[in-house]
Amino acid sequence: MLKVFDRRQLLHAPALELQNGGWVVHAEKAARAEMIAERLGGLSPATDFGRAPLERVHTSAYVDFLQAAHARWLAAGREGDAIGYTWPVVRRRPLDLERIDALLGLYSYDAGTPIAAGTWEGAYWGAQTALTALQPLLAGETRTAFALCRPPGHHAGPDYLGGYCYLNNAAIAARAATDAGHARVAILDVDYHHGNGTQDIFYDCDDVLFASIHADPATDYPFFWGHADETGDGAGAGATLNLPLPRGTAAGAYLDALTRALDAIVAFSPSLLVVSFGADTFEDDPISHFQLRQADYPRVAEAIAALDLPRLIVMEGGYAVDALGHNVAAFLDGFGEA
Ligand code: Q9C
Ligand code: ZN
Repeated sequence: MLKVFDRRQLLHAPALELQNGGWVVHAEKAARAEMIAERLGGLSPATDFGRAPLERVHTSAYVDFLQAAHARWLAAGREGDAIGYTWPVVRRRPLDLERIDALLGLYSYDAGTPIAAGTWEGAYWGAQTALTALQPLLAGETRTAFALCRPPGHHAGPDYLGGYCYLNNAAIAARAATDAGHARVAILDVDYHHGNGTQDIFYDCDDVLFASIHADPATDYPFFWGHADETGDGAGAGATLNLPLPRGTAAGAYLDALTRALDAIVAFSPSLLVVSFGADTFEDDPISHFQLRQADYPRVAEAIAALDLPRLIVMEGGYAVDALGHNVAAFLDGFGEA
């Protein structure tokens, strides 16, 4: 199994996030990736595929913004991490605004996702990590590849950041796979949170299926996406499947939902699977409320592996830092490859 990790991702290090009315130490710490890397070993660095594959899922205006945002923040006389305070919501239209605070509002949807000095470089190499891990699957050289991406990606949409995510690593890889000739690609999202960015990117597409198992957005972030009645639009009607589950869900009900998601993937008959893997479904995760145990992760992986598709595993969330490396290793072990 090729495992890709690029240390330039660690340059992204936001200090604080706004949560439940106060500033707290940011949960998406660089140490997360270091703990996984240390536990796994044998990792390869990323190759640079440039900006073009990023712009197949994100608008070039958004990518330009992300690349320049922190420098613009400093140029405005600010210090520390850039974060917005005004969001346009119902009047999100192409005004030609220059002020950094306006742009931060335009291109983001929450206050948990600051742009720090190293954010562009970290996020850029996160996307390249996913693209690098995809290559041996495209070449038919392996069945399983792991992209140790950080920051995560599944909350980042066509032209917005949020949920600790800036570039949608899994979506970038899925689109690169269809561009390379895969007629249909499925994305299975098993992070605790709904992958709203991935859903938005492919909502009207018929060549990428998005299936997600996540905490019910009636009670959990991101609230405004991930409800069961969101099923796709236009050509993509029926190519989005949301399986929200209540807080407290443990392995039994989780694996039942996984069976439903896998049945939908089989019916779609893709030639490649991208798994957005979050270990924040773990019982001791500090910001999440499912009850999966470490021993459940190989069972989830075995069910996915039984589809017998080439699969790219892309790292998303998981915030129980001390257990994270072990949970990821347990998941990867379930694919039965060295
Ligand atoms: N009080 C990922 O797992 N904040 N993002 C939740 C809870 C946002 C998580 C606040 C969580 C985003 C990739
Ligand atoms: Zn998550």
